[in-house]
Amino acid sequence: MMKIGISCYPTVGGSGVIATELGMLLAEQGNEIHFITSSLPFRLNRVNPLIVYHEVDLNHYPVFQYPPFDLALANKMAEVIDREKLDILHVHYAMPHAICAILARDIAKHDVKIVTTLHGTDITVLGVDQSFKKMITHGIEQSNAVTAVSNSLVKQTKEMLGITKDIDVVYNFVNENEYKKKELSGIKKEYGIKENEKVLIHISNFRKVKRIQDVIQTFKKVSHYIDAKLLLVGDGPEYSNTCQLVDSLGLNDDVLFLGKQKNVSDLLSISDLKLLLSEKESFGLVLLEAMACKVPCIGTAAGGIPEVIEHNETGYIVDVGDTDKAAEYAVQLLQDDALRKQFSQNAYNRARKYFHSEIIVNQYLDIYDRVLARN
Ligand code: GMT
Repeated sequence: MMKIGISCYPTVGGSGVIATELGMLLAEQGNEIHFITSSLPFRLNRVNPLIVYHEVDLNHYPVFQYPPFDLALANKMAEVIDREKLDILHVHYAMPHAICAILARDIAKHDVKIVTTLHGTDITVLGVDQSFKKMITHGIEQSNAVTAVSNSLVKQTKEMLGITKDIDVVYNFVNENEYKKKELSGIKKEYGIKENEKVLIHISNFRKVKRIQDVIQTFKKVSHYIDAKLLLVGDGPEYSNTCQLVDSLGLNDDVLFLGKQKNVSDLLSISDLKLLLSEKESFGLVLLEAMACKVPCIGTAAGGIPEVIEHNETGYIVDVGDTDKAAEYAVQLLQDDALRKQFSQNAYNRARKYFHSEIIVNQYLDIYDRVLARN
């Protein structure tokens, strides 16, 4: 049994999902889990006496021009390390969480080991603001172990920061009890989708990097040949631009904006194909969620996506921006029932073989054991 603290961004997003699901699975195995976050992690939906949530509270003193959230987090981490005698503090993102953890380790009296998981956002920050380079490098170098969610992210991190420290690749996983194909044909009808119509789906936080305009353009081309609907799940900065594009292409009747949704596996269960055409993506957790629900995927040759989709087996990989090719593959798959059935089974098999939660949780446990043995 270990005592593990976990810090992540608790709001919607793949890193928060992974951190929370990991904590819940570790607790099911008898480990004591302490979430230290700014609000209740949105995926924390199971009661377990071994899970405790510590909220980081921040007083707004007038002397501070900017409320020092990161310091408040480090302070809370140090308190929890000492009070609960944590063995491991597992933080998601080098910046700010690893930096806060390092400060907390310095402040705390009890010895704790820091494990940092990189999800790609540190690299995105660096791409925009090189002045954070020293800070992110420090977070990585001073962690007792560092993991990244794809080989591509390890390579990119090492290239951009010039670090030589070992980074373990630990892929993402899904909760298989939730992400499975369900027989829910009734939902199609509820959304006004005809039985013969194919369903394409895109799920994201509508950030620019997701290139939703390419999803729409691909769908437009597909809809010349196939009766289909496109489900857009999520919300974010590109929402209005996406609405405008859909409108200008005359696709209002065929593109359904569903906003943020909780039961994504239900929507995946009625989907025939998933599109993720991002220009940056360290893993693409939504792809794995789709694969677990037997949905083949078309993704771009960006970041870790080609490590998740096996081209020509579980879906297709296209160059970023190549909507002609994406549409060609989509039409090929949607017109051929036997091929789609094969791809959907392959996708499911691949999700279980390489990304099963049991495999991934054991990899994290091995890393915890390794850093604790270095005492
Ligand atoms: O994609 C986002 O904008 C959210 C971000 C996050 O912090 O959750 O996602 C990152 O981490 C996920 C979990 O490891 C990965 O599946 C996403 O690919 C990664 N996003 C990017 O690299 C853009």
